[in-house]
Amino acid sequence: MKIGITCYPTIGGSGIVATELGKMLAERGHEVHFISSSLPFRLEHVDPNIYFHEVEVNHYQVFRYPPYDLALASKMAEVIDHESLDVLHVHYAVPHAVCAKLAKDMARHPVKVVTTLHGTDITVLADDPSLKSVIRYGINNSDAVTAVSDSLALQTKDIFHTEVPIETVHNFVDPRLYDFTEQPLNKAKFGIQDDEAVIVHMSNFRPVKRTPDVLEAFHMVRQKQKAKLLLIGDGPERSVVMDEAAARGLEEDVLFLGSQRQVPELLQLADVMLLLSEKESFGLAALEAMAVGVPVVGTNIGGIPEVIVDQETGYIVPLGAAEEAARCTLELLTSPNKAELMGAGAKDRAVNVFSAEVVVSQYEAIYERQLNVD
Ligand code: GMT
Repeated sequence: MKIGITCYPTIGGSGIVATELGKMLAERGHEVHFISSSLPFRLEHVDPNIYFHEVEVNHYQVFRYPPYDLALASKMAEVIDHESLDVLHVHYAVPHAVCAKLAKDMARHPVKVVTTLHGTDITVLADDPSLKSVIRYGINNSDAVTAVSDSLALQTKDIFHTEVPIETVHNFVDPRLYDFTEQPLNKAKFGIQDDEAVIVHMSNFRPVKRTPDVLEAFHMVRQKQKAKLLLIGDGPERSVVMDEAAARGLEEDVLFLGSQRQVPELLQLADVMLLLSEKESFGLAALEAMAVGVPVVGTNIGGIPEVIVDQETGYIVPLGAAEEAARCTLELLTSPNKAELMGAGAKDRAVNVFSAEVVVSQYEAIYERQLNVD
């Protein structure tokens, strides 16, 4: 098949999922065309089946806002026609599904539009009255719609009263990236002593990630046990967390690593991951930790309970319950057998239930089904 993919190319779960999907589809012999404002950040290897079409936006003085959405729709239509795309798979309803509908109407070559909902468009933007009806329009005008969790599919139907079926296709990991042949990174390189436990949190530090709760839980753990908190990623609440760490006297114990590319290698340092978000349609960060064999303590929110099996691959705690998150973390740190068992369970679930092999086949089946519909 000839498949176009549009996603936000910057660091973030949806961009990672879209890019890894494109890479896997190319490996399976499909021709994949990324259409985006810049090269997706995980698209580092050359592959003869992968093409990149950059959307360029003119910044005319006369326009107050650069017309990115129109430039994207135009580029999509151009690629649909020039490359005879069979499917255009867009990640996020706004603006991507809306642009795809416009492009489909503009193009001469017939194409099927598949939209994947990742969460923020539904759980955050739906509250914005200026966007609600255009999100619904993008969803209802797609040929097929998927959501990254059952929870998100249900929420979408509840909020938007959508007319089209929404199928769950979970996030995935490529087990090959987690099959380490090299020695794990040395704790000492990060100034971590052998007897210190490592707790990790990875996110874009937006308020929905509740990073202050992570810090609070870590502080409680630290009062009972030598430990370091490794923060991976960057975003608006980074400075809040760093100031709070200093106020709690934890500067030496909180290591801020910023945005990182070698995530699987880094996660090998961790004993436990904390993901205490108030909104999370899936939680790819949790899945990535599980793929390394790291148990995750996560909140009972959105798609997180579809990823973490409570007491088997980690723990599910209520939102805002930093004390309970600390108690579960300590339970893992002080019971090596339990931690090992849960770590093994986490890895097993990640690489089997959420393996790229399984999930990419689900997307392929959706594309094929669409191509058989008139
Ligand atoms: O978590 C974020 O804020 C980033 C966002 C994105 O657009 O990349 O992540 C969303 O999509 C990921 C991939 O499907 C999911 O794993 C995340 O749970 C989801 N984030 C939220 O729902 C907040």
